[in-house]
Amino acid sequence: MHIMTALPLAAILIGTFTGPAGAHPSLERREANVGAPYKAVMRVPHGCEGSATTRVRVQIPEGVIGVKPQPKPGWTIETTRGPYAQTYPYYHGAKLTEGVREITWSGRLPDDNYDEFVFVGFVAATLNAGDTVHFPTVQECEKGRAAWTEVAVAGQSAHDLKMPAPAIRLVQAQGHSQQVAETRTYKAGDLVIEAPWTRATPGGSKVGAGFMKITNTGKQPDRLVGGSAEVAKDFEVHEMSMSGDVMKMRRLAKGLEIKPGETVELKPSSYHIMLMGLARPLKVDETIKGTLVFDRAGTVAIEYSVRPIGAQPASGGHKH
Ligand SMILES: [Cu+2]
Repeated sequence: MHIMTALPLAAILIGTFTGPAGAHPSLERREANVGAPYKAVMRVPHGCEGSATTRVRVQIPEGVIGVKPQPKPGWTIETTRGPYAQTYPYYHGAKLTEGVREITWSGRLPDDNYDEFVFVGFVAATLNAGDTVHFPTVQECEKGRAAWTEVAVAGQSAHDLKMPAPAIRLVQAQGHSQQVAETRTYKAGDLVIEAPWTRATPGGSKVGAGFMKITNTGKQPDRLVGGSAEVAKDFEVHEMSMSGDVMKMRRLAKGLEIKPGETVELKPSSYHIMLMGLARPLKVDETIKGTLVFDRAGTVAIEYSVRPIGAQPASGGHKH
């Protein structure tokens, strides 16, 4: 027993958690919400076979955006930036096309010490809950290096790997992904288009409806005259109005005018876009690409977020 107490504290702790052979760099929080911020704490429990760590390099997976390392006394931090594979919606309608892809910390961590390397990022709303994303990590030491870059293939678990890449599992956020989707904003000429959304459709239904806010910040009137959506054969601009006691829907043959300085909200029981000839049902939480065509502003590419059947406009949503 006295041999045990003579061991360095770090070694005892590691042994308690995972057994000496299994101790490897890992992320403190193993789950992250989709469409929400994530604070990553990379734990480095030991060096390379007894040799002190002098550098820790972490690769940022696709879809983890807006990454920033936390300054770390005694360590120099370098980041490598690069383009993302796609454009991601971010806070307040911003779009990110590039960002930090790799972080390198340089310093010295003796083998018998433990340390943590912290960065923050945002899990893009376009990633899928249930997926696992990996942060391949390379430890460079005074002698040798250790590349924690293995990724489990189908039928394997991370426990089958000798040098597993630190990973997190994505889970559905409670309301967060909705918030980001709702703040998608598009600008075209004098027009600002906010938060396009549509509703999930029951199986068999061939018709969907599109909603959004359109503001004309210019001095000339404009007109929504057409558009498209990736799953719909036809696109029409409609109005719902009361005719006696009956709610009636009609097509606006000349489109929908947006007067200078005015905001027009397309919403249930009012103006809306009719998506007809749907190739398949629309599913909650997916994103539908489309275009809007305006007389003056021209063609604008947008994305609809799909909300549940019967959803109503977000109340108390994003206000300026
Ligand atoms: Cu309609």
